[in-house]
Amino acid sequence: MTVDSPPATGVPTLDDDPFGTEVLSDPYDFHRRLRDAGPVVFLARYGIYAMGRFEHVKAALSDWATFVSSRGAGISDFAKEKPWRPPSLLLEADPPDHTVVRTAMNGVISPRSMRALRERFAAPAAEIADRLVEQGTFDAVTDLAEVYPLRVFPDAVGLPEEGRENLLPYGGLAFNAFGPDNELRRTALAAAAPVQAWVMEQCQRENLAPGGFGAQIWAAADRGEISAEQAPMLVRSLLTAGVDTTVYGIGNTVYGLSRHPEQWAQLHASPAKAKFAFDEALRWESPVQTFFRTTSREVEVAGTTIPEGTKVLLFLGSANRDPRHWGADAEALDINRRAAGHVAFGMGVHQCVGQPVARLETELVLSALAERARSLEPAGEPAPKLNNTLKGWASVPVRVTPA
Ligand code: HEM
Ligand code: OVM
Repeated sequence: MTVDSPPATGVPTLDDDPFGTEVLSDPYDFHRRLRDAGPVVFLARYGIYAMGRFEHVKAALSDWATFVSSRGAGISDFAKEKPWRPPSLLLEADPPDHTVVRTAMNGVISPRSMRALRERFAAPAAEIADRLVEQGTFDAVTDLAEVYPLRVFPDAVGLPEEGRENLLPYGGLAFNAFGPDNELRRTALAAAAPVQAWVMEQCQRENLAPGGFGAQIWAAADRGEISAEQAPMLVRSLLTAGVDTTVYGIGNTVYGLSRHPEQWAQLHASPAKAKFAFDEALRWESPVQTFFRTTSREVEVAGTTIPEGTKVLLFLGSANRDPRHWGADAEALDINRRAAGHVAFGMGVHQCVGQPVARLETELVLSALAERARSLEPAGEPAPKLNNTLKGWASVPVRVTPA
């Protein structure tokens, strides 16, 4: 990362480090100042532009031709710096290249494959919820959010048992790598080699069990929808984006509900509200806080001119709490709110392809817990987990009472 953009004249400027410990562990005060500073803000420390209001974040995400992904979804500009790994064919590509692989991936994570997974995902959710409610006190992250996705997702992809402990570190690494060259990124990259080697090995056809998402990606290659060189890269996308995201998503959801016991009571009365609770929790504390784009041309946004070739940091987590869009109570968690329309899964051509998987996992495990637990409350101080892109918790002690 180099700070080579000229100081932007007439553009509101902030000196904060959005990748510093303070903002990463509690970003909401910074978000407020970012949104209030203006629709487009210059972050002097990194020489980049940023958007934190819902309207402009959503518009930028929807305009893939102006705000491109092929120069990287992190702070590093692939036109100037070598990426830490070969770019993702999905996340770090633009149409028309993106369209081809995205269409193939849409066929893999399809309504049909999701229907087939529901039963296999339901039994472990019930089993884990049974055990935790019997236990009474547990850690919503280490005993639940990290346990359930790892119980069901690797099997859904078709991975072997051995080496699964690499999955969380690999995701953590990839999401830290979107950030600047700070301690988090350097520490993650220093330990990357063996984890990366394991991940790439699992992307080969012979290591993927029949019927899983991995084998379905290879089947798409056999049908000529994608090439045999593209197939392992798409498996890599699932292994990169498919685990930590749901761990943070489930952890943040249980965290939020544990701080709002009256809403847990509603969920207990109607476990079918789990899907609404998940959307609202994603809005309220978005697991993926930020993504970058790069301008492909000079562009004017709300009266501010952004030069060509500029990195623009889009604050999904801030857009999701913007009172200009959500109203004066934007910062309150309310499972009865119409939260659909949030940008926690992105928007436009890159909108999360794994959404049905994340939703199935969370709805099953949350409704299983809500059926069995009459109350959910904090049982100790939560500990934040710092990552350059992800917002969530290392530990969330909670107590439940059986129904
Ligand atoms: C894309 C968030 C779960 C795979 C995205 C994007 C966001 C996101 C914000 C858009 C990126 C952009 O616009 O640049 C989340 C959250 C999740 C989640 C919050 C859980 C709560 C998953 C899962 C998978 C997955 C479970 C895999 C099964 C992907 C892939 C992309 C993506 C491959 C790139 C899509 C493309 O560029 O066309 N996700 N995700 N995600 N997600 Fe997710
Ligand atoms: C990818 C990917 C997609 C979404 C998020 C992400 C690490 C990676 O295709 O590799 O974050």
